[in-house]
Amino acid sequence: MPSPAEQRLATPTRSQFETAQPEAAQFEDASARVMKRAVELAACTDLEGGLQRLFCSPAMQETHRRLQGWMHAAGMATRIDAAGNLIGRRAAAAGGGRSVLIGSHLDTVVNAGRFDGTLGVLLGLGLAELCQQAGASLPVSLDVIGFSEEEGIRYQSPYIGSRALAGDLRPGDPLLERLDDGGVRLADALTHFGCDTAELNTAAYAASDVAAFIEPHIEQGPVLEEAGLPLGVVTGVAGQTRACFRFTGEMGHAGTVPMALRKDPMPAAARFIVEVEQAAKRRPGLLATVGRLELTPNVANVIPAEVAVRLDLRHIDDSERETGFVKVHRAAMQIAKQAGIGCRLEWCEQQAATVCDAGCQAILGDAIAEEGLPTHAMASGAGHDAVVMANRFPSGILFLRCAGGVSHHPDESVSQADVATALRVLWRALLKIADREPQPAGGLATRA
Ligand code: HGY
Ligand code: MN
Ligand code: MN
Repeated sequence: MPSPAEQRLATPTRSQFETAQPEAAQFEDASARVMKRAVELAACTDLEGGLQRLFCSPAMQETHRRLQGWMHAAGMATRIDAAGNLIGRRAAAAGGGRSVLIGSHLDTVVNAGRFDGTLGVLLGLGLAELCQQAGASLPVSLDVIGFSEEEGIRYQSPYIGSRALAGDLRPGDPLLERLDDGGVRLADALTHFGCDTAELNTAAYAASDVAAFIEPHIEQGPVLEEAGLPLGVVTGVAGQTRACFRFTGEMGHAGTVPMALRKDPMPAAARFIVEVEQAAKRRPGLLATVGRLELTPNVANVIPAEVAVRLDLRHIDDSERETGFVKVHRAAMQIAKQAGIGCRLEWCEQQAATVCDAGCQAILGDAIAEEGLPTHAMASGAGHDAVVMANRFPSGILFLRCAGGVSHHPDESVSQADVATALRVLWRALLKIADREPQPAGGLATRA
């Protein structure tokens, strides 16, 4: 069996086998189902009046229930793996065969839009239903994946589900000990969700079992809309550094401690946050965000004992991002020293910039071209599960235009027409990937 490196999808050859094709109307119907289900799944939320679906939450349980119902109706077998990922499988015609994985994440940010992540799972499901309707006979299995945690909201750590599928989350991993805001261990959240963390090894796909991973996802930016294009092919994903700086001082009464005697961590944290913004503005391509502060005790008339600053740093060039982090890390320590307070870097998670598999890019590009559309290659500033999956499997990302580039917001939206186009492109891409597979003994109907 070829090594993972040799498995990289070469530029695809012509199709080797005939298979029934869905009717044009079936793609339209499938796109209507995607839009309707996106509305339905947006009702699976942990948040009154908005969409928030966290790792291993009741809303995630309800989302799994509904998706499994649709998957079973499409003739798919389903399972929840030890990391809380939902997997629906349409088996290869002749059994065995490698798998084509298509999907994205089912968790969301707080007060989220209904398409970030979820759309990729619904497109994979739509493709499986089109296969069923057409009676397609493929030499590959189609595995539709709903990852359990990509955003990293509940445990401040992204890509938990995809790390398990890629074999990077094993029993005993220190991450399993991390606590959420309610003091619940990550391992206990999985256990309560019905998962057995001792089985995490079984969540991993072997590289030799996967032909490719394709992640359909909204662009979350304005480029495709400004170009007047429905779809784009992602060339690479910016690297990310996520870190937590804890500034510590002396708690005190807001009304009695003279200013000159204070050891208040808040002004220091504020100077650090301004410095983070300035450092990013000085370094082209560096994006720096402080989106979360945690104050102890977080009471208006008490000088804080501690201010935790959570930093998100990104750049398409890893050395630029790492240099930027070294500078802001140094600045944090200097600012704290000048203020006479403490500061420690509590933790830092790095995700290198990722180049999408050339073969997957070519297959998606050719599929778009066969739809009579220009092929637009573009980088992604947003992170995706594909960055983790690419460590082990040939991985590609298909971007869909989203209105105004709005995302991580209730106004996030896509058009049904673009969804239908994406389904047609994904169908073509699936056949192209299947074409690359050795035909099963006895073979399938082949082209003349
Ligand atoms: O943060 C991101 O880039 C993605 O939305 N998880
Ligand atoms: Mn997101
Ligand atoms: Mn996403």
